[in-house]
Amino acid sequence: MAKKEPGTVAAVPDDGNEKDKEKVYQSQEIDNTPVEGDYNASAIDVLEGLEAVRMRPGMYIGTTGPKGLHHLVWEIVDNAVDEALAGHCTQIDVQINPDNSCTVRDNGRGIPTDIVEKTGKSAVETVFTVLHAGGKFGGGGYKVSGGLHGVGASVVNALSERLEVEVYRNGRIHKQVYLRGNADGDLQILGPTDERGTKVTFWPDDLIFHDINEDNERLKIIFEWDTLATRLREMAFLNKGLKVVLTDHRAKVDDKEKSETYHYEGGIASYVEYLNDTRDTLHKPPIYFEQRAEDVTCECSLQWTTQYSESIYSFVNNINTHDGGTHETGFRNALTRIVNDYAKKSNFLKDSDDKFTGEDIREGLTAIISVKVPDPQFEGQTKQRLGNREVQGIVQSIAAERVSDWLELNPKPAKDILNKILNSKQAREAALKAKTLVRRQSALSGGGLPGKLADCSDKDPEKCEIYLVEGDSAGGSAKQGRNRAFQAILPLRGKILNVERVQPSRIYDNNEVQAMIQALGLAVTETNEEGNKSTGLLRPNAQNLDLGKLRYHKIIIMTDADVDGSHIRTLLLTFFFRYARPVVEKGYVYIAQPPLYKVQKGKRIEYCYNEHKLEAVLAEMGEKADIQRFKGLGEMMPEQLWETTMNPETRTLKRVNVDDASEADHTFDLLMGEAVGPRREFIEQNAHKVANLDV
Ligand code: TTJ
Repeated sequence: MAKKEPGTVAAVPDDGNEKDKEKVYQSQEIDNTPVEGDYNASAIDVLEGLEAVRMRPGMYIGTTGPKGLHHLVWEIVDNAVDEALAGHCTQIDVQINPDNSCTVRDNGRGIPTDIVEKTGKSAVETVFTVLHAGGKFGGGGYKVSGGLHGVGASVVNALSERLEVEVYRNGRIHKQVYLRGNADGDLQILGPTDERGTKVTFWPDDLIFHDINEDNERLKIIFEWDTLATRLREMAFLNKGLKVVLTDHRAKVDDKEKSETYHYEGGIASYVEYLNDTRDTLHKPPIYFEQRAEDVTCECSLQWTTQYSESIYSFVNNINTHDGGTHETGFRNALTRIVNDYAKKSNFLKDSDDKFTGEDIREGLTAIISVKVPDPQFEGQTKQRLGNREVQGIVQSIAAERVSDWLELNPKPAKDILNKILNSKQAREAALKAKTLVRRQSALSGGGLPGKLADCSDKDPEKCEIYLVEGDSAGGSAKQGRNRAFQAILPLRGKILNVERVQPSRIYDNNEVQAMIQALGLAVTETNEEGNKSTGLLRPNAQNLDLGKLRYHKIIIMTDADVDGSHIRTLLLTFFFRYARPVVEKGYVYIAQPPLYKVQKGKRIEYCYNEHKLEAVLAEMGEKADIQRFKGLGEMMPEQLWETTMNPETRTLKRVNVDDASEADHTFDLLMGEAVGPRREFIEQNAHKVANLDV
């Protein structure tokens, strides 16, 4: 049986919905290299143009899977947002059409229609047919140079079977059509109009964006409402006053077109309120400020909650800087300094007291930092960290001044915040003591590994896997069935702790969590003000996890295919998402896929992983086949478990990923946190997705 590994699933609490899971799409290369002999001058010209994009789409949009498909929308929308940033556009409409095309329309000035000297074509045609031409006509000072962003409208055109652009400008409607990147006729004038703006409709090319299913059929990749809605909502938060309307013409809700409008006069303060709508806050409204210095615009909003996790998200020119950077560092430094200063000045902390650490201060904090930088430098492997040195000082001094002012002007909530911070400091100090004790004890009892871990003999984390298995009996089968060279087994008993509802220091009290922390080697490295490093406690959403101490690079959750199993999986994912986020982000967390059925006829045995496959196999084998339904992992023989679920040659694993950290953060809150109302609402809104759940 040919199987694919790894697949990916979105890191939201699992609701059993198969649609949330998607495979990893490699950047696909289409081999239509001209053979030797036809290599003439015109072929070279073509190669430097849009043909190069069609040959190596991955280089321009990353993948040809769902991510790449949606990237096309962002490329087009970015142009309209630039027009909004320049102050000429107030509304952007995005429509998904029944034929899987997408329309984006703005009410900006319209792309110029006159001839560009250098290309000899209209500006419109230049934007859509010349690679990297976007920036010259974008008009905005905030062009982005990092990652895959800003590759331009011509890339979308190259990867579309058809693209139509209409420009409403100078009282006239202009229109041009392109087929796979080539103009199909000139820019035409259709007639008069009193509107202004640009409208683009594109039909993504199936030759490029498709998937092959188990039965070797080619499937179109389609636009997903949730993906578009999340990003467009974020765009609206990040650009206050901008109205973004998303409409899905494929779906009807109560006989009406499915449509949402995102429009926030509060900008990122509304974003913070949205993220905190599931949390109890210490003050209302969120702190908000916007200030410009030396061409850099710095906009921040922050609000403390009773929560334990820290939720800070940062953006540069509307792009999520997932790995932070100078703007985030400036913000954190300012916050640590100003809160400590204020605590001292108001005699909350005495001179003899230890200061608050940054982690103490950020516990329960939700914050958005959004900067606009003219020439951003993105660094790091995934180009998601801002590198511009000058930005750190700018953000630091703006944030210090404005947060300090707020504390002075709002002494009541300031006091509540300080109490919360003091609480987190005391919990940290108590937990550190307890942990040192535990460590001493475990040093005495020999080794730092939990007793029930069946470790593997290899010690190279890159080669090693650990199965987190539900229950002792399945754990027993897994131990017998495994390849002990590189596969370790940790059986977990019963339900593990819902870490979302306990104080961080208390997670160490739970045996199963403690066992996981030790077995996996989860540790954070803290650096104090003198620059000394020490091992600290895991904190929710902390980014300072020491991946060098991680003992396995494949952490595989293996639970039964029933309601309890999916609950345990959700609890484990909650733990990883909250306390070991970098491990999830690195793609080290997987979900095992045990089969649901064994079908046998004579000597032929087939394992089926879903109902669809079962039907297909039964159709092939005919009536007399013997069907066994596995109710749990414990029912499988060790060899069966190896063959179907653990053998790297034949198994399927789904890799867990975090596409949108803030949205996942919010979803975990909803599903695992205390607030009942919003959870019910979420379940009601999403219930249709699990209607076909097989239990
Ligand atoms: C450029 O400078 C002169 C006035 O118009 C500026 C411009 O190009 N504006 C503009 C481009 N507004 N909207 C766009 C645009 C919108 C979409 C949906 C797609 C594209 C490729 C551009």
